[in-house]
Amino acid sequence: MITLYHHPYSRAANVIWMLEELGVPYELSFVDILKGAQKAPEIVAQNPMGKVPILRDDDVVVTESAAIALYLADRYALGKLAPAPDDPARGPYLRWSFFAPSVIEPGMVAKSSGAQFKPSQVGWGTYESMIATIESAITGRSYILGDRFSMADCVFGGTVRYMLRFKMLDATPTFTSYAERLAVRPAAQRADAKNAQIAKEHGLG
Ligand SMILES: N[C@@H](CCC(=O)N[C@@H](CS)C(=O)NCC(=O)O)C(=O)O
Repeated sequence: MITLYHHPYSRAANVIWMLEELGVPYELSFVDILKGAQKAPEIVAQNPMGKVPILRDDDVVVTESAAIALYLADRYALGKLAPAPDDPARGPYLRWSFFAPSVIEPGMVAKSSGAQFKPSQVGWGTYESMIATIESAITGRSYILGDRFSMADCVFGGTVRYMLRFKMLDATPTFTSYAERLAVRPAAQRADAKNAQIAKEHGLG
């Protein structure tokens, strides 16, 4: 059985979308990160970072949203939502799945914190080159791999959706049309509804 340690106001919200795309059964374990429950011993035992999401698949524990995405797609949708290792699409699939947490996320934090750094010494380079790269990755494509939706869209596209929602990205036609294509997917809508329902049940926002 798959268990997702979850809070609707966390990256775990996006993992629900991944699970809905797969259509596998799963259960949710609510971790009240607003009250510090992510630092409880049973959570820290699984993720010493004391953070969610954490995914348990029987005895397998996976943390890090992008790793969870790649694990789930390889395990439950190889050749469908994850290109097989000998598929030429596998390279771009991994490239853009890693780009989100290793380039976009730290780059956005660096930008908003006003930190000083040498672009040649940080993985995200300059903010401008990062934004131009995100845009070039989706320009002229329906999804990050072209016409074919993949789990990389949950990672990369999930980050784009988040950034647009919190106005961290200019709402250009390229970004908004990509985010809208993702948002209308039935799995994304089920996930959004589930996250909203859980937030309501816990008296959040
Ligand atoms: N790199 C991790 C980041 C996980 C993370 O930062 N989780 C946040 C919520 S989105 C959290 O648990 N924050 C509570 C805390 O750090 O105490 C991932 O991609 O999953």
